[in-house]
Amino acid sequence: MTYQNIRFEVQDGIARLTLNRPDKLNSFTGAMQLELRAALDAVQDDNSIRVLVLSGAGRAFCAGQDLTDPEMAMKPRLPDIGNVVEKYYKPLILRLQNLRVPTLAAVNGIAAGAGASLALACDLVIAARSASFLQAFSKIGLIPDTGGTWFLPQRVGMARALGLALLADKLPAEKAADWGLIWQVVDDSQLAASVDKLAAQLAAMPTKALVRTRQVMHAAPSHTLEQQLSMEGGVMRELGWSPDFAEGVAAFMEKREPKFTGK
Ligand code: T3D
Repeated sequence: MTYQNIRFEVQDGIARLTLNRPDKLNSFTGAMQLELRAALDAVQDDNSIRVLVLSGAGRAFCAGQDLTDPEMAMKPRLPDIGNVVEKYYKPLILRLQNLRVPTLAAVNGIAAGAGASLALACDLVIAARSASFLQAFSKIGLIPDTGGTWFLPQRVGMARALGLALLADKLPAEKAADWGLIWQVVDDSQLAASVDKLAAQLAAMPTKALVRTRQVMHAAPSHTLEQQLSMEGGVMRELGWSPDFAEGVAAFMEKREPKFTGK
C-alpha cells in the first residue's frame, strides 16, 4: 500500500509509523485513519516486527481530529461525530491495545485532543522537553475520546485527570513526566537518539512477555484480586512454555546475554 498521510518503515525489527500532515499538525482525517489501520494491520501480520514507534512529522505530534475534515462538516446539518468515533477512533485504539508488539510514542511536539489520547494508548511515551499535552476537547464542547477517559485517570489519578480535561490547559512534557502521565522526557536534541535506543532495547526483549504484561495490567481495574491472580497464573503458564522463557533461564544459568526471538 502507498501512504499519503503517514510514513511507514520497517527495519531491524522496528516499525516506524509517522503521522505525516505537518502543515495541519498531523491532525486526523478519515483518509489518515484508513492508512493508520492498514499500517497497524501490517505490523500485526509481520512476525519480524518486535516494536512499533509512533511519532509525528514536523513540529507537532498530532493536533487531534482535523476539524476541517468533510466528515466534521457542520452543514447542511451537524455531523454525527459518535459515528466518526465508532468508525475510526475505537478501531484505532483497539488495534493498538491488541497489537502483538510493544508500542512506543515519541512525542516530538504538541499532542492535542485525540492526538494526546493516541500517545497515551501506547505502552511507553517519551517526549521532547518542548512538547506538551493538551486535552483540547472541552474547548470545543466535547469530552476526551479515543480512550482518553480511560487512560488519563489510570495514569495520573482522577483529580489531575479531571483538572486536565475540564480546564484544557497545556501540560508541559516535564510536568507530564513528573505526574506519571508519560515515561520519560528528554532534551529535544536527544529525542531521536533516545527513541532509537529504547526501540532497539524493546525489539531485543521477549515480545510476548511485554505484550502480556500490558494486557494483564490493563485488565486489573475490572478484576478482583482473585481474578487477577488467576489471570497472572494463566499467562505465566503460557509464557512458561515459550522459547523466550527457556532462553532467558538458559542465558542466566550460562552467565551470558539472552538472544530472544519474540516466540
Ligand atoms: O471526529 C470526532 O469523532 C470527534 C473527535 C474528536 C477528537 C478530537 O481530537 S477533538 C480535538 C480536536 N483538536 C483541537 O481542538 C485542537 C485544535 N488545534 C489547536 O488548538 C492548536 O492548533 C494547537 C494548540 C494544537 C497548536 O497551536 P499552534 O498555535 O502551535 O498552531 P496553529 O497555528 O493553531 O496550527 C497550525 C496549523 O494547523 C493551522 O493551519 P493554518 O492556519 O496554518 O492553515 C491550524 O488551523 C492547523 N490545525 C491545528 N489543529 C488543527 C488544525 N487544522 C485542523 N484541525 C485541527 N485539529
